Amino acid sequence: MSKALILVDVQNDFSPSGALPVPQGDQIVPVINQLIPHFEHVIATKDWHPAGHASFASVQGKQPGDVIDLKGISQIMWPDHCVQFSHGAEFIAGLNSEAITHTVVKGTNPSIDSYSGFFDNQRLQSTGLSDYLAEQGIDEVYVVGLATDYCVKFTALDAVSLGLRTWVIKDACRGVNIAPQDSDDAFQAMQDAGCELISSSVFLAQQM
Ligand code: VGL
Ligand code: ZN
Repeated sequence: MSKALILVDVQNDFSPSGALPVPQGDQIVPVINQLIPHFEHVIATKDWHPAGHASFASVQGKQPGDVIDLKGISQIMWPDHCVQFSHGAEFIAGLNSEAITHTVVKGTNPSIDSYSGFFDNQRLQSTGLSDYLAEQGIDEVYVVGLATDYCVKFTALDAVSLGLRTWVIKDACRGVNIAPQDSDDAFQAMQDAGCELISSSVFLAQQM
């Protein structure tokens, strides 16, 4: 069995100059590039919304940050972001994207959001990531990327719920932090669910 690095949504729209800015979101890129050589499997997720996605405030006549009920679950309204084939949906410049061995897209259903790289927020559709991991014999994942309090969190929670040994490399993640403690709360929730938190320096020191 083997391990994989999962890069969650390391995309321009989540960089500080993007449409859905994550403070310091670009600062994880050099950290991730240092981690990549230690993995045979480097899997990227991409937030990949059709124009007019139901999570966009502009579509619902709302303001970003408002919360609506979408098919029975509460949905935060976001600025338009990560529209398929747009610049904002591309990987952040400087990321060693040539090293990526597999890419998974999510958020493609126009009417359902998908924070996790595994399942949509209704848990109705799978992205195929769990099947891919099983095919490749991957039973241990290291999760990094953007944003700690949304897509990193739900990807890590789904990974551990699927029985994968799940690590989260904290300094290779950044959060949106609509409330200042959101990222801290997210790390706590991941740990409570059985994810193991580690820093890149400790991880790298163990790779001798
Ligand atoms: C994300 C909000 C909306 C994320 C994606 O990648 O964390 N957050 N879409
Ligand atoms: Zn999104």
